Amino acid sequence: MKQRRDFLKAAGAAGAGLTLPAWAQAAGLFDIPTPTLPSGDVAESVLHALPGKKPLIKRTYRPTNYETPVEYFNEALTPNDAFFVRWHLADIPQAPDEKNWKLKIGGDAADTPAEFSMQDLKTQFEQVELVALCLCSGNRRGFFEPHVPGVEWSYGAMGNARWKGVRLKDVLAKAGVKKEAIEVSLNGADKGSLDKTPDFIKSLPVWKALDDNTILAWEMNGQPLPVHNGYPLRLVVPGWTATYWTKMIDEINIISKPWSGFWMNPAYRVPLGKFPAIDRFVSQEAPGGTNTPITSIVVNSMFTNIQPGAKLASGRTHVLKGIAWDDGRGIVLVEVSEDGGRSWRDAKLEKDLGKYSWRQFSYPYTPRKRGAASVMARATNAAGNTQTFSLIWNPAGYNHNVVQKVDLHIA
Ligand SMILES: Nc1nc2c(c(=O)[nH]1)N[C@H]1C(S)=C(S)[C@@H](COP(=O)(O)O)O[C@H]1N2
Ligand SMILES: [Mo]
Repeated sequence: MKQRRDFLKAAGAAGAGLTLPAWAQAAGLFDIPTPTLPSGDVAESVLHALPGKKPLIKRTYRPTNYETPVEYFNEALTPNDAFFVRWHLADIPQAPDEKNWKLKIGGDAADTPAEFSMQDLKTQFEQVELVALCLCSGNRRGFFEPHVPGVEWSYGAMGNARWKGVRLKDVLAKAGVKKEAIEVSLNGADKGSLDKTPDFIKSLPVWKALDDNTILAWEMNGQPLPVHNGYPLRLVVPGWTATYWTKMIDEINIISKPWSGFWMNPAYRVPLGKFPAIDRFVSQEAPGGTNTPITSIVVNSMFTNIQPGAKLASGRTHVLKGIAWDDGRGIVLVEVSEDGGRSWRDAKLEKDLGKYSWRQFSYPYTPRKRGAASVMARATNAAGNTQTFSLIWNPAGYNHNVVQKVDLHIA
């Protein structure tokens, strides 16, 4: 896929000689550029089935990082047994017990600490359901040039599902959110196998935690969550990348100071100003700092029923299918180009499943000339944000939303 000289060039640009400590490598960390991983890893696809899952594309086994093959994205909702799996830590409870599960709410900005069983959550609060896209910040990282280290995701570190649970704000209200609350920190039952690995603790700004759409979910597409996707309980933070969607969540703290743990800083950061459309997470920004947490999802799209190199018959109409998504402002337009980006025609937007769902699109494509051809898709949202043509490079390999160009062969 890539030439060796490209790799050497990329390695040079990344600063030769730096390597990560073993625990950080095990956790799939990527903030220190290392030249030891060759690019083009995405060309390799090893299919392997985890318990309860269909064969998925294995990236790493410990921790478990598996992506969904693109053909599943032709369905509006991604089946649970084909849904991608991403863990940072190696020690994941294999048989979490719903009957004894406890969610603890505390923190210095909570009025009174509280504890809820799954039964409490299912009986004491109003239940809500919504469709939302779960998208890994590093989806498509494997396409970064210069190459960046980390899990070398291709297109499949995402999935769209219908989630059911209760509003986080209703549950927090029982503990009481004090005026001085600034963030809400989130912790799951997973642990690092080496005690040096920092626990995976994230935090949200209070406004996002109290958003009506942020939910504690126990159901996914009408079924209990699969263990690998966070059974018995996970947070769903619609519109924000999945790093905040804490799985197997068992501890939440309402806090009056920014959470300064490793997974908030230095991990999961983007250079300040490079993605002007994303939400600001102000309490996590240092005065004079040059980076900011990754937050909301950038506008993006892809084709789902054609693979690069596909052979299509000339003079026939092929209905191209795809999906487009953003952070909930809403996709209003998807355009397709058949001539390398010179001219664009509107695709048809399919059924709207809610503002945090991806949106399917279709486009009748009738190639007339034999030989090499290509199609491109570009989405635009209600705020006028669109995709980029040249990669917005950043050291951790986040927010890849370069317009996809699929090369085809017309016979
Ligand atoms: N407890 C816990 N929750 C977690 C993570 C984790 O490592 N531990 N990873 C997060 C990240 S970065 C992603 S992309 C999503 C992946 O969700 P999935 O495995 O259900 O697809 O889970 C998030 N929630
Ligand atoms: Mo992620």
